[in-house]
Amino acid sequence: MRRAVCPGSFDPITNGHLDIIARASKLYDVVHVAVMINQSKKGLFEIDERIELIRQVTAEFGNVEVEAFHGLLVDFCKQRDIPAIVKGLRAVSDFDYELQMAQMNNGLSGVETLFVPTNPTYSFLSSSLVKEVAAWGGDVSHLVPPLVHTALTERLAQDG
Ligand code: COD
Repeated sequence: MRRAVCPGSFDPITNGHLDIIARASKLYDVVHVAVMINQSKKGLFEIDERIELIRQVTAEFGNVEVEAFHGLLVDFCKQRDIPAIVKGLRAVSDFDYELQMAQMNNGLSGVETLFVPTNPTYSFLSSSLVKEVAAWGGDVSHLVPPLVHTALTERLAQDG
């Protein structure tokens, strides 16, 4: 069974994330989406909410498993016998840090990182920008799945 992991914060999942997960799901038998628990940074969505949104929007792929993790990504991989991390690369600005992480993770445990070039439609897209634009009333409906757009609109209305 060929396994890979797509890690991230996913606060919330965007069409950029979804594109990378969809492409990984064609290359591997099972794709684990690992949602990082960051105790020092409160997100807009709780971890369980992020997981539920990801589960629903990836259900159609049929081979995606979603769970939370904290600690080192290489430990998540070791515990599940996952040899590969799949990451999207948006721009040169992503590359330096992604390369450092890939080399560190490989040095720690031998896990490989595979970079998938972002779909040009989403090359500027991040969860932070989506939240900022939506908070100021901008239209982000083309940047996130419809289910996520509804959840985002409701959450921002609640938070005032
Ligand atoms: N197009 C393509 N890919 C995209 C896009 C887009 N528009 N947006 C995001 N992505 C991909 C990228 O591969 C990105 O890395 C990933 O989705 C996740 O993005 P975010 O913003 O949700 O998540 P980050 O950047 O906050 O996640 C960072 C990690 C959780 C991957 C990282 O911090 C980590 O591995 N932490 C675990 C602790 C650890 O092991 N530390 C040591 C590292 S060497």
